[in-house]
Amino acid sequence: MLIRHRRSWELPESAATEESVFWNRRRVLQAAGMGGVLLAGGWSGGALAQESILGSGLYPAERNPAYTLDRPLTAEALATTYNNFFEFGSQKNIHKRAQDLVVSPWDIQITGDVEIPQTLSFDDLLKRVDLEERLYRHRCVETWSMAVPWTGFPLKALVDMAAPLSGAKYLRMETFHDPEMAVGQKAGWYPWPYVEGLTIEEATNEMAFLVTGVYGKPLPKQMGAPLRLAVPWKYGFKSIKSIVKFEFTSQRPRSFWQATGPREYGFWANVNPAVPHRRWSQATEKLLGSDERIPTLLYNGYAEQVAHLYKGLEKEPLYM
Ligand SMILES: Nc1nc2c(c(=O)[nH]1)N[C@H]1C(S)=C(S)[C@@H](COP(=O)(O)O)O[C@H]1N2
Ligand SMILES: [Mo]
Repeated sequence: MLIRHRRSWELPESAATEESVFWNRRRVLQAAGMGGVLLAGGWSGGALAQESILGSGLYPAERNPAYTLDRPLTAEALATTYNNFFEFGSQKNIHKRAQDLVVSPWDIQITGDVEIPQTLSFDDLLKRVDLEERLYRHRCVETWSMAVPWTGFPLKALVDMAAPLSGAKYLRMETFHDPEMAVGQKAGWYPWPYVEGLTIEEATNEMAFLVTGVYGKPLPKQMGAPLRLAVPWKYGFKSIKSIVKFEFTSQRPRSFWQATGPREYGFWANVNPAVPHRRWSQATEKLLGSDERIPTLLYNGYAEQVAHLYKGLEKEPLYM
């Protein structure tokens, strides 16, 4: 148990969302329908085309009280300016450059070993799911960490929409690939596009969350708009940003970081303080905005929800 005084950079959990102001979902859908009419009448272009009209009315979403934290939320100003998004460069301060990301229109392809292959727009996807807010820890393999209020929906809802066939053992996810838009993708030594993968059991676990917003607002571009993953029991690189493709497959996907550094990064990448990275210890972490290091937790504190997924797999490199 961690007992300490609140610092100026820390927010109380209650600051994340004013629960009283979230919209009635039916009213939002009505408003979205009107938005469509306005667009058809020639109101496209400019700021409207960049903003998802449907998305704008959905935040903040109601918080799911099942997901609580043992630490303060990271200040929004920090979480939105200290980012890993190699498509826009390998430094942490890519938030301005990431504004080049064009998020509308945004098509999402669901393909592979499924009964219902489909391509749908991000707005259409939003109409088919119920958004909720969850407070999650996030632990980067580089040993910094944060705690943020994500808005999104369980990845399982998307898996159910696809109806995978029995041969589908894995879900492979892919980020956009457009070096003209994302300057980092001009760095030819990386295996673009960014790819990540989960087993179907992991993808349908309750913790696996598809994120469309954070801090009670639509997701900012630098955090992976319009759609990114949050799998908080794994190192942060598994939480792929700006997803354009979900492919169900019998083959274990080879991820971006596995392809980049196979000696250091594997498929599972579950957080474990007892298993060091090849170049540094994973025993402790630095909360964004704080100077002190705190102990890292097995499965980042989510063992109760996910440890059963790895029974019988002890011989696999589960923690890299
Ligand atoms: N497409 C893509 N997804 C990505 C990354 C990336 O570089 N490109 N970085 C990963 C890493 S290492 C981390 S720690 C998180 C960072 O998310 P944040 O910037 O929202 O904190 O995104 C992950 N998802
Ligand atoms: Mo990371």
